Amino acid sequence: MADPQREHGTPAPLAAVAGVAAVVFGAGLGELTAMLVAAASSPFAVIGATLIDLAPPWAKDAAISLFGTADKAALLVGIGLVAVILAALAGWLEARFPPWGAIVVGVFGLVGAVAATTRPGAGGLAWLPSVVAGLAGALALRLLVRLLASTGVSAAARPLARTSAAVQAAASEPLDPGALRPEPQLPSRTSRRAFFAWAGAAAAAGILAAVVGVRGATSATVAAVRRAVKLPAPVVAASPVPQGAEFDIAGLADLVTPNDRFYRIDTALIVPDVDPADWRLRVHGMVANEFELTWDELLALPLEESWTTLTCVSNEVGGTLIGNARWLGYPIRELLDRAGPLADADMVLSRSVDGFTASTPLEALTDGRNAILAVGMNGTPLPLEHGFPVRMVVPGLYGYVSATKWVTELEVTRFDRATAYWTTRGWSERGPIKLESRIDVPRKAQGLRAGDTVIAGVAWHQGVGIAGVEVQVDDGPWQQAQLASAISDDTWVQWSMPWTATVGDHLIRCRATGKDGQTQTDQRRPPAPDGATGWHERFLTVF
Ligand SMILES: Nc1nc2c(c(=O)[nH]1)N[C@H]1C(S)=C(S)[C@@H](COP(=O)(O)O)O[C@H]1N2
Ligand SMILES: [Mo]
Repeated sequence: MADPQREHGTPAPLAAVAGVAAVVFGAGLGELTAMLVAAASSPFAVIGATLIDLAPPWAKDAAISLFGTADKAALLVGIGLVAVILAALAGWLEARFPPWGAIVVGVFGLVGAVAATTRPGAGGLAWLPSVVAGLAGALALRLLVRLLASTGVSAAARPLARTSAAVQAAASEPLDPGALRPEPQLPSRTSRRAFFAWAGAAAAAGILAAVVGVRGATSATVAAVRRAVKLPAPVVAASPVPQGAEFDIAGLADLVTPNDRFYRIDTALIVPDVDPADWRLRVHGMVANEFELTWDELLALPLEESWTTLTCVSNEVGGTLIGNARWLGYPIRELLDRAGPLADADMVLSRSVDGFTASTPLEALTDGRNAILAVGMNGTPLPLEHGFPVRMVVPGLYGYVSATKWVTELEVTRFDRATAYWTTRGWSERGPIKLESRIDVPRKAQGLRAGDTVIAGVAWHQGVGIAGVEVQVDDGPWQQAQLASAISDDTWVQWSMPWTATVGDHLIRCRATGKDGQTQTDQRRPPAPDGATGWHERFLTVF
């Protein structure tokens, strides 16, 4: 080959290994530093959070429909894969055009540092983990590539061009790999081993640092604080679950969704750490009296318990981004009453510690429904991922316009003056929950046998209530399903209908009617911009 760079350069695969090892080392040190600074300042968390915020409107939908509530894990895996590819390229670059590979790694660290300082709620040292990651990665890359270049693992040496003497030696002494070495390039085997040892050590150190960093940073302290929280008894208790509210049908959604199975949707790659001792709610904006509320003050207020079925606007027809819980909290209307909204205000922009915002119509917070600042979920303090210590819960509105978790601010304002997180990404500024119903059983892959069975599911139209559900089999007549007793108009309700399944293929559909007389539309619409519509259908094969 004519190009001397190539002739004597480091083989690309080895350079790529150096790049990956160096970047793993740097990233690991970055995670370790983040443990000491703040979990959200980790380079990975910063990149992920920035990507989430930059993602175009359709991306959330696509991510959720592809990965469901594992969308965050998928994002992190994606970032990891891209990082490995870029690291390999940086290794190649460093071997061919030093020190450009190291410079690229350093620049990525710098970009991460800038992104970290601009995250909402970023502390004064938020830049540090990315800078450490960039510097450590760049330095490790320089050293590893230099090791490769200086010890003779070069393209020229690589083929181990065996002298005939070496081949003969190999034939007579096949178990001594040393004999394979071409004599004048004695270091090549050993140095390759040395290189792999150093690269392996760097990668292992990086992984170890990352494991320690990530484990150390997971809200162990706040989790302990949460476990110690004693919530006061409600002054107003939730209505008891009425008799006949829950059918005993395997596969049908639980009437009350257990906390650990409650769907989770948010933009927070790292669950925010909010110590109740530091928590404040600022009520401000277009009000007569701005004020702040502490955790102790909130718990001292007369708390009320209520049932609300939370629903995500991204829930597809038949989807599972919905759950029902008993919430404990303080009516937001009382807080607003204390603040005194100005006459022309029409919206409350709630803000979370992580910068998420939701625009809730002022009316929905003051019209008497159970719109609360919640501290409890099904009898326990809010789980960390569901907003500990304080979140909003508003019946009748999709979560993205009402259910702000880790909430720290209520700004009274107007729809024509402020926009919220998802509104600026193409979603509707108002989000009343749409009338919907879902088939839970028979499940699709159940291997259904012919005979007597049951079709059952849930239906909801929070704030309005469900009057009835009908089921249609194979384009036959719509038949009334049996409706369970509803806990309230703000919760979903179970329904069921006996069915004698016959051998063959079947199509079943359901549709609900609200207490306002409205029947669920068959018009299929996607979740964006304000919630999916259409009938849930299920194809079944009966044997
Ligand atoms: N801080 C914060 N709060 C948030 C969100 C978020 O991204 N960040 N997502 C909202 C959305 S879109 C929904 S559907 C609900 C989901 O609440 P859950 O995760 O407790 O089920 O939280 C809402 N509150
Ligand atoms: Mo949502």
